[in-house]
Amino acid sequence: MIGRIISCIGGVYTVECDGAHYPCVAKGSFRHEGLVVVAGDVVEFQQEGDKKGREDVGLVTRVLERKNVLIRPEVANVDTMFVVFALASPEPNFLAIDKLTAITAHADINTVIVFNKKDVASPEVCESLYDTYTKSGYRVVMLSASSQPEEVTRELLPLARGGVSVFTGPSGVGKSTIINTLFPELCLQTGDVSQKTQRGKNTTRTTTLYKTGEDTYYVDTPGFTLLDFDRFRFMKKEELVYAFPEYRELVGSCKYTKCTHTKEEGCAILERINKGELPKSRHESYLSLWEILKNHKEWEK
Ligand SMILES: Nc1nc2c(ncn2[C@@H]2O[C@H](COP(=O)(O)OP(=O)(O)OP(=O)(O)O)[C@@H](O)[C@H]2O)c(=O)[nH]1
Ligand SMILES: [Mg+2]
Ligand SMILES: [Zn+2]
Repeated sequence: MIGRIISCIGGVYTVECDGAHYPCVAKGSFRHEGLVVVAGDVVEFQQEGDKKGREDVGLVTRVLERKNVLIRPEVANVDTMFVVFALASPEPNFLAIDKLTAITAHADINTVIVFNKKDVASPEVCESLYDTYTKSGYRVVMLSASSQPEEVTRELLPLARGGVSVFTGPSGVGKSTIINTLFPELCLQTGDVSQKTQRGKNTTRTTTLYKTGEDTYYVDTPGFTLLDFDRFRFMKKEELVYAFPEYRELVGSCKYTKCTHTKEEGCAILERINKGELPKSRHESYLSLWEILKNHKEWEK
């Protein structure tokens, strides 16, 4: 049988096939091959379990070719990634936004940046973020999921129709609230933001795909912390410039063919930034990520 992994808890995968759910374990040999089955994977499975294993669980025997796969959040075959940040409570973090969007751009995943909690943000913050990310070539949506649900539906439903739509972002920004608004039948649990730390409390614990129509899934993921991204080295440093969509077309126009776009004279990217045509904060993130990737020669080998 062929189905899709919709969640994984403690090594037991739930496989969805024709609307029914089958608990399964992964074939033992996957571990030797270094193959990790993740939510979103389309798999071949059999209902009878491994002879050695429990009898009431099935067995995943093969993972079909993936369109893409991400490590954070751990999910495969993503069609649209909604990168969700709050405009306030918790405050948005530019580097975190730029890391996450670099990862999705590198994986060539259609990405929408969602800024939520418009109701508690200042108009200046809204305007500056909108400006920064539209100038960078992203589709940006500003919402207030709790106070203007009809806007969520109007803006996001057309973008999330068909395929696998993943909502990712820090804890407490409103990912589950947004999914509940799009599909109220799900009744996902949502949580408060701590008064003390101004952070969410990791209400969503596991990545789960929810089927909301024929071949349409909404994926709720646990919020990450900045620490999760500390060991960011998902690409080679030479690839970083292509993970910033607004830099791609400028790469060939720099004076030096080996331009690193960090400080060279005649760098086409730096020129556009100095003229105020491209956002400075994005380049600050580029520099931070460059520093991290530069020090990972071992990984590149
Ligand atoms: N003021 C305001 N609060 C919101 C808005 N959207 C969601 N919230 C609140 O923010 C809190 C966190 O929302 P969740 O949907 O649980 O956040 P999450 O991103 O799923 O968090 P994790 O599951 O921990 O990753 C809840 O108390 C929501 O009611 C909004 O637009 N404005
Ligand atoms: Mg949640
Ligand atoms: Zn350059």
